[in-house]
Amino acid sequence: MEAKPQTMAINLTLGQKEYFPKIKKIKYEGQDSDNPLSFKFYDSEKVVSGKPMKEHLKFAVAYWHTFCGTGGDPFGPGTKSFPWEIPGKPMQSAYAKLDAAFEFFTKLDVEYYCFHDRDLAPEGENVKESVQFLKELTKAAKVKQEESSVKLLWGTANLFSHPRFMNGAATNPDFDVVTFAASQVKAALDATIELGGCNYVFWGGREGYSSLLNTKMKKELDHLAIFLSKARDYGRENGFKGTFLIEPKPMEPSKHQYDFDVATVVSFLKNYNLEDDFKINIENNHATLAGHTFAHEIQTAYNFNAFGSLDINQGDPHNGWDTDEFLSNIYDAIHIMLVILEEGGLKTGGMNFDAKTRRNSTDLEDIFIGHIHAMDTLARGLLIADEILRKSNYKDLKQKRYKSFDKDKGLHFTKNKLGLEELANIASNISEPEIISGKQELFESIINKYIK
Ligand code: XUL
Ligand code: CO
Repeated sequence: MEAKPQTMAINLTLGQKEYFPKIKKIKYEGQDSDNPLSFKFYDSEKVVSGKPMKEHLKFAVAYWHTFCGTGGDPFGPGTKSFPWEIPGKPMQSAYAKLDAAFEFFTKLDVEYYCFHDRDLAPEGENVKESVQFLKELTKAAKVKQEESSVKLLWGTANLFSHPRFMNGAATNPDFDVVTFAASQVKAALDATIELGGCNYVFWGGREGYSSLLNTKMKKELDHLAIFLSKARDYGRENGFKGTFLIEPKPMEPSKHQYDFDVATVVSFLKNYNLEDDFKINIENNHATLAGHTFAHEIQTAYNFNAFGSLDINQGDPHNGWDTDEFLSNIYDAIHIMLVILEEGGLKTGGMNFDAKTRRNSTDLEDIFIGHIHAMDTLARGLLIADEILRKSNYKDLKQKRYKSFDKDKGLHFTKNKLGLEELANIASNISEPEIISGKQELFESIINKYIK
């Protein structure tokens, strides 16, 4: 690995090279525009339900897919050539990529980004060199943030790509590997703190197992909790005020992943007393792999005061992979925005596009088009959800289903004042409950009525 002197770093970050010269700042042009490089629905300053769209949605770009993902899959190599990739020069490429990334954020008009340590800076020949590389790129990223006002939504460490992590990171049966994971988390936390990150994410890519025959599951879970609590302590001692986030996923790459879904993570956090510092980063394609909808996972997190942030994407309904497509499903967008608006918003979280353009979308402009399309999908979801909540009888209909708890004995029950015997006695003295329709089709028709 080549080492880079610091002066060179500054020159490169202040370099004038434009990576997307044909693309100007993306503007809102409205639904009738045919310009693919314009927003049809996302109008960042437009006030909806008391605040600008950009504050409801808090979009972030994922460094890994957008600037590192060239489209390789198990059947063939990458198909996309990125002008910031300089063959054989990983550090020089990292600086060029940083320039390209900030040009992209600014032109797309997003306020946040997210990275793994290895997206920002390459791995060195040893631990010390890797830490040094990340420090150098962090310094350069800080300059870029100050120049552009783009902020870091979250940082994380890639504890799943290197072969040393094939049996896990914090849950690896080999203590030496656990220490390597710790060194990466420490360095990634240092970078996140230095860059003022709002959150720090743990996605347990290989924290899981393939066979219980060779696995002590309880021991591995205990180790994971110890590891997370030490990361929390280090972060807090060193000035990290943001939220730690766990990102659930049921499978892929591990067969059984420990952070299966929101409910599993909630019970893990409560079991190990980590629930005050750790919340949840929920991803649509991970939700669907777990057999849930995105809205279900988001609502579950809010129910347990565990909502943290969102990874926005969608899977392909016809296969069981994590295809990480840009969100285009308008129903998903409306359903999640109904939940988010009713629950009071994203708070310290945001909407990170953990999504990649398809392997055969090879034009450089396609990364703009993918993001613009997903931003419009969510903006449209926000506008429609807001209208439904303000203008339709959606809330009343939902409330009415529970009206028997608004008074008398029903109210006593909700106030925790009736025992099982008292409840049973009530049943003995009333007639068979009437059949009351759940009216699902009516609810669905309200959603469609507001899609204009
Ligand atoms: C993998 C995934 C990750 C996390 C960050 O499925 O979602 O990119 O978001 O490690
Ligand atoms: Co993700």
